[in-house]
Amino acid sequence: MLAYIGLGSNLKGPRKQIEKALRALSEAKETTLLSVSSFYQSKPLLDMPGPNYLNVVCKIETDLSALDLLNFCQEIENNQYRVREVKWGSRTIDLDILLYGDQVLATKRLTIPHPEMINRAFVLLPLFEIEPGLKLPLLGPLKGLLERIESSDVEKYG
Ligand code: A4P
Ligand code: MG
Repeated sequence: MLAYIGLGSNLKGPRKQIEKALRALSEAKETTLLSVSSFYQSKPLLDMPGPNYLNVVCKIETDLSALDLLNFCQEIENNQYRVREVKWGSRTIDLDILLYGDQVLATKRLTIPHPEMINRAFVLLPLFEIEPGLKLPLLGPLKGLLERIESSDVEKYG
């Protein structure tokens, strides 16, 4: 199955944190890392206090079910000492499953497509970089989604 994962970090060396999580994704035998976007920098959402974020989006091929992929992503987060304090607070690493094939899912633990992705330029811009022709289940062409939102405050980094 093809899946897209959004990674974000604003603590403890965000670039290194993201690279470490990508390495974990590529080293797992059930997943193959197919492509990775550039790094994008932006301020925390909702003017939350804290350092700027770096975000990337990657495309993987995986044998894991959507739920096992979530478990694996959370294992990576835990390995990088992520502490869940406040909702939307600063974090060393966050992995969100954006898309899992064409599946639409709304369970207690997992909602796909990721419900916030359509509002977030730091997700849509890197996704567009690696997959400009993408059509999302329920939501339609990525290009149309990107045209709806303000993206001037997200910039390519490095
Ligand atoms: N969950 C449901 N659907 C999914 C999915 N598709 N992928 C559940 C991953 N997880 C999913 O997530 C809470 C629960 O969501 C999980 O247990 C899982 O069962 P979390 O990461 O543990 O908790 P959270 O941090 O409180 O919420 P969340 O939703 O991950 O935070 P966000 O929405 O990702 O926001 N600003 C910038 N510029 N860049 C950022 O990357 N990130 C956040 C975090 C805030 N501000 C940001 C950024
Ligand atoms: Mg998350």
